Amino acid sequence: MYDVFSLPAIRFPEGFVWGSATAGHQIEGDNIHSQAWHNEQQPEFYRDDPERATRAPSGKACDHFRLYRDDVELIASLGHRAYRMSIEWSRIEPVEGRWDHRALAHYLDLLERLVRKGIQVFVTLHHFTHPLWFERLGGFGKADNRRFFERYLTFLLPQISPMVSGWNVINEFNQWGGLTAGPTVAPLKFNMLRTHALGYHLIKRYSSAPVSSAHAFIHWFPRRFHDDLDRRMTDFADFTTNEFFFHALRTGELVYPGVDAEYDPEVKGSLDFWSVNYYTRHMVDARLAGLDGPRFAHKLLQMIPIRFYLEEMYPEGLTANLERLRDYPVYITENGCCADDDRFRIVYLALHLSALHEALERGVDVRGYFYWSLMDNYEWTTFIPRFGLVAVDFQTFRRSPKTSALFYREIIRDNGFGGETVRRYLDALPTLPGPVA
Ligand code: IFM
Repeated sequence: MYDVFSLPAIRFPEGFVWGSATAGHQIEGDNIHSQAWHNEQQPEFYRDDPERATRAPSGKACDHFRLYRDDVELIASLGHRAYRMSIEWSRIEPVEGRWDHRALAHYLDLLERLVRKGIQVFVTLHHFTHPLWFERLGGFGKADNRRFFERYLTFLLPQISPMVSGWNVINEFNQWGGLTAGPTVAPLKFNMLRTHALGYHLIKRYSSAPVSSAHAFIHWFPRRFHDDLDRRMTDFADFTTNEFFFHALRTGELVYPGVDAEYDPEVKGSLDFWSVNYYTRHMVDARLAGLDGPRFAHKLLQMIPIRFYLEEMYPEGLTANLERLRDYPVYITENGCCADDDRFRIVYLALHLSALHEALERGVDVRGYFYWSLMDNYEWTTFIPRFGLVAVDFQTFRRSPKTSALFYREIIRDNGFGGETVRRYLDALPTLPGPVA
């Protein structure tokens, strides 16, 4: 077990940006014009869970769309200096080509309130959800559909830009199409990169704030460390989900297995910072069709009682991977854990911030950190995983900051922490339960 009480005291650089992150569909509620909302109403949504024991529609989520004024106060009271949020395209353009000015006014008010509190706002323009009409036209699967996103951004950007301190065009754009190779996946991957580049250049017309797209940075690891095939396929997985994107953004070369490479000057250099979402490491098993193998059983922490969220905490992966991103500043735009027992979150935070600090010491220009998530929220198919610094009662929508929120507030105030801080917030170490049967 990690001895978190003996962590050396660390300080972050002056001006380090401390904040938390959320996404519209996961907290707002009633996002009825989105493709996600539509999917949640279909019987197939419950295919793997006919009893509806874990799966649920987003419904009112955290009712943030109504309670946003209080949530701004909450963010400020927790000492956060920055906040990453997303704007729902499907609210602003619920019907193709028709703008909802009330929805726009809502977001402008939210942004203004945050800025008035001195909170730097990082805006994500596409966080997994988009209008149902766009999905029905083929979504990002069709390259030509980029024009709809362009039209939307051309409407939105001039209005919100003065309030934005940092941009993500797309959240986790490297996840689309998964790990696999070949001509069916490559066009989607290319299109996500080109959509990102389109957003990058459009934003530059209206804003001097830095722009990127968030990268889900998975640390791939061979399931059997000495197995040559597992090691080779680990490199392959890393290439298709990580290096392909880094190389393309650096050079404009879109080099993907199974298709001829393309060169796109619009993609080259279309970033001002690396935007890293880091959670855990994943095992690569060359003998499985999907490559995604089981994790080390002895390292699984049963944080919540459903299997798919068994997490393997691997903070050293953060240090190791950030070393690959030395050519631009880095912001950690998401990092966090889902845990019912808040003491796990304190341990997780302490170790990941220590790993981040180590990357700084190794010369990586890390400028900020956004904890995922500000509050417990809708985790795409379920309300069970609790990622929040703040607990939400999903009946009354009452917010209650957890001990980890107070721990994080002290870290922000002091711009650092040490083992002694952890000891004060973690009165007793949790007992680690065994793996799920
Ligand atoms: O909740 C998600 C978020 O929408 C994207 N990154 C990972 C988070 C936790 O699974």
